[in-house]
Parts: sequence; structure tokens; C-alpha cells
Amino acid sequence: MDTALLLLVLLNLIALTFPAAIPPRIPRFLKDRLQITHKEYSYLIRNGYLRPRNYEFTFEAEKDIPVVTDAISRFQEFYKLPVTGELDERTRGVMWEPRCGYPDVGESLHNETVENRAGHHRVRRYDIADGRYKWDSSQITYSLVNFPTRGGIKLSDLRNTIKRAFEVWSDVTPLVFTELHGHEVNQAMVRIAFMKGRHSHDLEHPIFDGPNGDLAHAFSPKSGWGEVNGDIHFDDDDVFTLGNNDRGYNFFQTAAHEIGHALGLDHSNDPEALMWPHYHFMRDFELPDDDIRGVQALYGTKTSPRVPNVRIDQGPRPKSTLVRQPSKKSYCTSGYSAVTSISGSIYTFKGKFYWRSWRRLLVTPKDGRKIHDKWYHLPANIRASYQRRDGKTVFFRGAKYWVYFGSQMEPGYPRPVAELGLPKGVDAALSKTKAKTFFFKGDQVWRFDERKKSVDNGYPKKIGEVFTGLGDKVTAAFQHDDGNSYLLRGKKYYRVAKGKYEVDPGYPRHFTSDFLGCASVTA
Ligand SMILES: [Ca+2]
Ligand SMILES: [Ca+2]
Ligand SMILES: [Zn+2]
Ligand SMILES: [Zn+2]
Ligand SMILES: [Zn+2]
Repeated sequence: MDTALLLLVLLNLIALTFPAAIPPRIPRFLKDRLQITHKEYSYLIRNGYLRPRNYEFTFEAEKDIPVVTDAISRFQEFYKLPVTGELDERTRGVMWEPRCGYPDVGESLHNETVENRAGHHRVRRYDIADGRYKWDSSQITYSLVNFPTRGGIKLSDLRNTIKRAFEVWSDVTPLVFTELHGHEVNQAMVRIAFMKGRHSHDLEHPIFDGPNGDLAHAFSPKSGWGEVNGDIHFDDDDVFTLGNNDRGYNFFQTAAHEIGHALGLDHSNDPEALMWPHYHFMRDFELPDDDIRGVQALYGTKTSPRVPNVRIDQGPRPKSTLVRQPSKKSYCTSGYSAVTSISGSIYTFKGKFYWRSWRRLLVTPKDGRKIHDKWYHLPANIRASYQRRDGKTVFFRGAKYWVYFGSQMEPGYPRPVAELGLPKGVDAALSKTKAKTFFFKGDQVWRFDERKKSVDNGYPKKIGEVFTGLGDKVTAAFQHDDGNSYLLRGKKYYRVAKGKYEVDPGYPRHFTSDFLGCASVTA
């Protein structure tokens, strides 16, 4: 591999650490014009200020500059600084205060999308994401998976401090917290661990930054993070202590804050609140009113619980924090009802779940992610999907189709496929050229003109009349960024080269081996 290609691959891997396509590094002309460092730019992305996250720089100053200055303004607004859109010394100072690694606004660590929640933090102080991310049970189990290597807190003191941090929340709600020990540690709903740097196989999992900066992060219940939902990670490069001194950060208050996230609370823009993103030591700690209102909005008050006090079986947790166990029905042996290529990533769909891979590297957890965590209001059992050349993604199921820009559904959808001149229940969609998209159903194929928005004359035809060597059924298809078309039947796929309508020699091959990085399967 030559150096330029290697660099390209590395840059793309870096891009994967962010859930959407805004570049992880700022273009030089913006960097110079706005006097912003890569580190500051990356802070704005990480904490949810750069929106939309699927923005691509145009290299036209009048378009690109406001994207960044608006992000700085939103940051200044959240932290109650003079809103100038410029990184002055005071703004920089606030930016590098020790803080929680959970984002401040818009996107939070409970899903990959942003825009529909913009503005909530202005309406009210605490933020509970419409109450979607909470535990169904008031009986919540937690565990201590490992221990800090720095700071020298005795294990018994650590346990006791965590217990008191949970009591901060159970004092004002019907919640009951129980610690699990020994072999049950990984079955707890809230698992607490001390981790350094990159500490997960999930490339989208936030990375710790060494001493200071981010001190900890946590994942909302029932969010899109799979097995780490509800978990709390402390940065083991930071020093935690029991008191308030220069040697480290107060463990009790940091833990109480992170438990707030593990219960479903987002950051508050009330600087007095425990859920304020920064670490501010509070003398004579008492849970502030804003946090009480927040947690009670989710779980009810202590005297009149809104949540029935019934244990709901959450199911066993995976065996280990860091090593994912292969599920019985592996994504490697599965067939997929739809496959699409979006900006170079392969998305596969089955039932309620989707998987994403990039250059054979599975980016989502092996058990997949919920479709509606990425595409709001999109139903399960998607049968066909393609990315239109205008960047929008189109999904088909039964008699309807949906159009999305990023994670947002376009207004007015779903709409009937009949208006496109297509039959109900298409099996697959292939955006073969800029102007022409092919739809497959049974042994027939329709050629759709994207400009005229209608099916071309003479269609449908038999698949064999249009594509040679493909057989008489296509179950999924995608046009990839290498210019080739890929068409699946069950677990196998055929490649049709750019500009051609004939299957390349050497096909079919096994789809999950070539695109999801699975071990080769003898066909
Ligand atoms: Ca840190
Ligand atoms: Ca399909
Ligand atoms: Zn936080
Ligand atoms: Zn983590
Ligand atoms: Zn502060």
C-alpha cells in the first residue's frame, strides 16, 4: 500500500469515530480564518455543537464559516458567555474546564442523531430526551467491574461512595439500587468501570483523553449503544479522591453526576445543577432542585410513584465488558432483506436491526443497532433501500416508501409507491447510474428515471432480459462507491461492473465474508 493510500485509509478510520460525516479535521483555510485549533474544532463536534453533523465543507467561505461560528455561538450560549461566535480567551478557558464526556446539546450518548432535539435545552433546564431513555423497572442493579489504578481510594471506601452516590437519586424517587457481585457483575444494568484512552471495540465509543479534560462518561438506558447502555466509565488517567483537594477530583460528585446519565438525564444548562457538564465541587452537597425535577419527571416522586414497583426482567447481560460474545444467530450467517451503500459505508437491514460496515470492518455491535435509533420513525422489516444521487436515502416496505436526509425523514413521508409507478413489495433497489434506478420484484425489473420521476417505457422486463448471468431473483442490491453494482440473492452476491449489464466472472461470492469481514464460508 503506498503512503497516500495508507493515509487515506487512516483518515477514513478516524472519520468512523464520529457518527456522521462532518470531517474530523477542519480544512486549513477555516483553521486560519477562524483561528481555531483541531482540538477546539473536535471539542465542538464531540459535545454536539457542530450541526448538522452530516455537513460537508464546500470550501466556500460564505457557506462554511457560519457553520463553525454558529457552533461557537451555541457553545457560548450554553455556557452563558457573551455570544460572539469567536473563540476569545474566556471562551477557550471554559472549553478546557474539567468536564463530563457526555455531549452538552443536540445529540447525546443515546443515539446518532441531532436535529430533532435542538432547542430543548432552551425550553427547560434539565433534559430528559422526552423520557424515551429510562429504565422500565424501579429496581436497578449496578456493579463495580474494576477499580481505579490511581488515587489510592480504599476499595471499601469506593464501594461505600458509589452506594451514597446512588442514594442521592433514590432519596427523591421510588428507585431502589442493588449492587451485584462476583459472577453477576456483568449482568448489572449499570456497570461501573475505570478505563483509559480507546477502551472499546466500538469505533463510535468516545475515547478518553488522558489526565484532566473528560473525567467520565455514561450511556443512557435503552439507547443505541447496545451492551454499554446504562454503563458508566471513569477515565483511569484521572485521579479521583474522597475529599476536595488539589490531588484529584471528588469521586462522590463525579459518580452522582454520571449516575444521572445512567438513569436517562442529559446535561442541564443550569450552572447550579449536578447535571451541569463541568466538574464544580459543591460544598455540603445536596441534590439541586433542577436535578430533582429532572429525575422525578422520569421516575416519579418517592411518595407517589408513577412507575409501578415491579421487577421487569431485563434479561442477562453479555458476559464481558470488553469482549463481545458472538450471538447464536450471528450476523455472519444471516441473510439480509436490504443492503445499501451510504457514503462508502455498507448498511444491512434485517427485522428491527441494521448493521454498518466500512471496508469489511463491522462498525456497529455484532447484534446490530435498532433501525429507529438511527432513522426516526422508520419501521422494521425494510425490504429495499438506496441512496439517491442527491444524497437522500430511500426505503421501501410494502406499499410505501420513505425518504430521509441523514436521520431526518423528509416532510410528507411515507408515501405510496404507486405514485412512482412501482408495484407493492419491491425486493431490491439499485441506483445504477445517476439518472436510472432499477427496482426488482420477483423475476421482473423496473427501470426508473430519477429526473422524470417515472418508470421508463417498456418496463417491467424479465430480469434476464436486462442483466445477464443474474438468475431470476434479486433480494437486495446496492451501488457501491467503487462504481460497481452488487446484487444479492440470499447470502450470495453478484458483481456487475460499471457501465455493464453482465455479471463479472468469478461470481457469486459470499456476501458477509466480503463485506462484513466474516471468516470465509464455503459456499
Ligand atoms: Ca481525562
Ligand atoms: Ca430486499
Ligand atoms: Zn455528564
Ligand atoms: Zn467508555
Ligand atoms: Zn464551569
